[in-house]
Amino acid sequence: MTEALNLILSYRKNLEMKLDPMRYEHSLSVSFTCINLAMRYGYDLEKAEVAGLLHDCGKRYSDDIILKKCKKHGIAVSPEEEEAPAVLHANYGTWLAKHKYGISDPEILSAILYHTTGKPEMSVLEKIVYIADYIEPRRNKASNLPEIRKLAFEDLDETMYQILRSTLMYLKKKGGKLEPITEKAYEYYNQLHKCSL
Ligand code: DGI
Ligand code: FE
Ligand code: FE
Repeated sequence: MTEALNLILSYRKNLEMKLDPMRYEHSLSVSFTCINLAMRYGYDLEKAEVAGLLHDCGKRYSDDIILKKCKKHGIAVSPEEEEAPAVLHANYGTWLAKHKYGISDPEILSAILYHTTGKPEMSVLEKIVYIADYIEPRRNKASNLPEIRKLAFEDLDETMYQILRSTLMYLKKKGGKLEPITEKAYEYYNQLHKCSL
């Protein structure tokens, strides 16, 4: 067995112990979806697999405990993030990936960090993980998923725009507080969308 596969199997074993069964299943599903997108866009398959697998490794506790863990480990939490704790598992997960899973690749760490909010000018791997998180086969929340799934294999930036638009509408309806970076991400991909019309 190759060293890379050994590592992946050890990450899976760990995640299976730490995450609830549905979250583990989602992590596997995101990981495989990342591989598919990496094949389509010519990105490193192994890095995509690892980033997808670990993207929610921070989601092992409730939001208030994750906030406490962030403070304990000196992980930066902005006042906005404190008010929107659903996004904090990304910060905590990045810390875990680095310190507990031994990930040092900055592209993988950054893909985990921005997988919930997105950001302007995302790298290919950041977009792959963000999109895979939304379209993976076990997800069935959004009504426009069949179209988004098809689009994901055609145009990453337009897919980012469509997902960010849906997320913003969902959060506005729910009354959730928007992270400034989520808003900036939307503005950026909206601009690209308009230019492509
Ligand atoms: O961890 P997952 O459930 O797989 O998915 P995720 O990491 O994308 O987190 C999903 C939640 O995060 C979803 O309910 C939308 C929410 N979210 C994304 N951007 C923001 C946000 N929530 C708030 N309050 N503010 C944001 O800017
Ligand atoms: Fe997440
Ligand atoms: Fe996820």
